This record gives sequence, C-alpha cells and structure tokens, in this order.
Amino acid sequence: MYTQAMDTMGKDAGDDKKKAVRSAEEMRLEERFDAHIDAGDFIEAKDWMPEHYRKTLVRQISQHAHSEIVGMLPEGNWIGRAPTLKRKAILLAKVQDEGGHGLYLYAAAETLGTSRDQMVDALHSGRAKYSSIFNYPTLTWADMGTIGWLVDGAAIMNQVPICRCSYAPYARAMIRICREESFHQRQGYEALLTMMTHGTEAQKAMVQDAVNRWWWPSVMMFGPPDDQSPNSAQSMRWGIKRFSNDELRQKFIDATVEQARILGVTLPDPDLKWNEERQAHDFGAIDWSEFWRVIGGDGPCNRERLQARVDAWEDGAWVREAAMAHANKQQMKEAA
Ligand code: FAQ
Repeated sequence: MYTQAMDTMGKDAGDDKKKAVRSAEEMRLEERFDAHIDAGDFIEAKDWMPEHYRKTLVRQISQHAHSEIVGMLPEGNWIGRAPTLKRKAILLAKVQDEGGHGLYLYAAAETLGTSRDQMVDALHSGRAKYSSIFNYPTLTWADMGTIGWLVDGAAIMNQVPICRCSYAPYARAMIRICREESFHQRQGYEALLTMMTHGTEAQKAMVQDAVNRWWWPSVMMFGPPDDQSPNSAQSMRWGIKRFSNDELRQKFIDATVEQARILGVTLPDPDLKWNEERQAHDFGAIDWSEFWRVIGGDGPCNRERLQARVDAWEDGAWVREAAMAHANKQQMKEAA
C-alpha cells in the first residue's frame, strides 16, 4: 500500500536530507488527511493515511471479524437441538450471516495491507482479541433468544455509528452487516416473547435465567469505561468511533429497559432506575475485574473457543489445498 511504500522509502533513504524532505511531505499529507477528517470526508484504501490510523483500523476491524467468526460457535452449539424446524432454519441463517460478516470484515481489513493469513494467525496464536461476550457458555435454548436480543442488540448499538466510520471500506461493510444484525435482534426478541407469552412456567424461568447470565456480559461488550479506554480519544478524533464506550453503553441500557418490561423479564440489576435529571437510567457497578479476566484469556470458554477455531483451520487444510490445486490446474489449462 502507499503508506507502506513510503515507510520503505524512509528506511532505504538513509541520508538526512531525504528524511527531512520526507517528513515535510509527510506533514503536508497529514494536514490534508486531518482536513479531510474534519470535513467528514471518507478515506479510501488508496488514499494516504497516517500509519497509526491504519494500524488502529486493522486492529479494530480484524478483532471485529474474529468476533463474528468466534461468535458462530456458541450458537452453532444449538443448531442440532433447535426445538422446531422454523427455529432451526432461522438459527442456521443467522450463523451463516455471521460467517459472512466475518468475511466482509476480513476483506475490509485486507484493503489496509494486512493479509487474511496474518489475521487468522494472530487469532490462533492468541495475539488478537475477539469480543469478550463469546467466551460465555450457551446452556439452554433460551440463550439463543437472549443472544439475539441482548448481544445483537448491543452489537447494533455499537455498529450503526460505524456505518459512518471515516474509513469507507469498513463503513460500507457495516451497512449490510447492520441490516442483518437487525434481523438477528428481532428474531431473538421474538423467540423470547413466544416463550414468555405462550410458554410453560419452566420455559419462562429458563428465559429469566438466560437474561440473568447474559445481561452483565452484554453491558461489558461496549468496552472499558471511557477513563480506562486507551484507544477511544484518538479513534473518536479520527471518526473511527463516533460515540464513546460509556455513551453507547448508556444508550443500550436505556433502550433495553422498556423491551425487558414488555417481555416480562427482570434485568438483574437492583440499582437500575430512571434518573429524571439525567433523562437516562442509573445502573449498578460493573464488575470490571471479570471483563479484564475474560479478555485476558481466562473466561469460562476462552480455551474451548480458540481450540475450536484452530481445529477448524487444521481440519480444513485439505479444502484449501484442493482449492489451490484446482486453481493451479485451471491456470495451466488456460496457459496451454
Ligand atoms: N471484548 O480502548 P478500548 C457481534 C479491548 S460483533 C474484547 O476501549 P477500542 C456480532 C480493546 O480491543 C462484537 N476486547 O478499545 C455477533 C482494547 O484492546 P487492544 C464485536 C475488548 O477498540 C452477535 C482494550 O480492550 N464488535 O457481537 C472489548 O477503542 C451475536 C481497551 O479498549 C466489534 O468489534 C470486548 N468487549 O474499543 C456475532 C465492534 N472491549 O485492542 C455473533 C467494533 C474492549 O488495544 C452473535 N469494535 N476491548 O489490545 C469496536 O467498536 C471497538 O473496538 C470496541 C473497543 C468498542 C469493542
């Protein structure tokens, strides 16, 4: 990419004169880049961008892609046990969508000059993160509805603003992803509503239990509090993030309280109450030690999730080899 070409030039150049010229040029490019950001313009893959902007995007987009791919696992666990054909078809479609989202996002990250193999390697070796939420187990069928309602609900709240992210390939990918996430959220809510309105007492209790287990991890999905979020200020300055972690968390909680009331479930937070002055809900203390432990690799299912991804990669080696052999054969045929 252009940015990398410039770096190479810098390393090869060696003499001070060339370095000074380069840095003046770089300052000019950076000023122009900042002006584009200030004007709300989109940045395309071929445009000049500061190295830190590129790295920040690769970090966020690849983590986002990994989250979609790892996020298929907790739900995949229930495809074979869905209670009806209709629910099974919906869950299959949802999990397939997530695979597709991962692919759009890997492709968006590739436009920044990082290969899919590099990103997958970073995931498999534990260097890359993925969303904390997918390190929790799915214990009952009600978890499927609750993931749709709360996890996809939180994902939409976070991701709709990314449709206006300053990096155009990411923003474009997010538009389609958000449309599909919206279906995901609705199907989850509808599945829970069915159980809460027509279900047995045991089914209603199963829904409440799932909500109790998923509520706090969903609230944590938005990331650490703003004063402990090292990336937020710069990402907001660059228009990668449009709202801070705490702002989005608050919006999610405010939107979800009414949905919980209609559903007839209790959110497991005794301190959750409307604050007239703030025109927002107050909520209880979040256990940030749990969040840091989970993203540090020690959540309930971290090892299992990573192992499942590594196994899938290794088991799929023959498919990649066969595809390469086929492509080579086609190429040789064409050449002949
Ligand atoms: N989990 O400075 P910040 C989905 C890390 S997709 C793990 O605030 P930033 C669809 C963060 O990376 C869900 N790590 O970071 C679906 C950083 O570490 P690093 C994924 C987290 O980037 C639904 C450190 O903490 N969505 O759900 C988390 O400015 C159902 C400090 O944090 C996205 O990825 C976390 N929750 O803000 C699929 C959306 N939070 O990288 C299946 C795009 C923070 O310096 C079923 N990403 N960290 O080593 C974002 O919006 C941002 O990256 C944030 C974090 C908001 C997640």
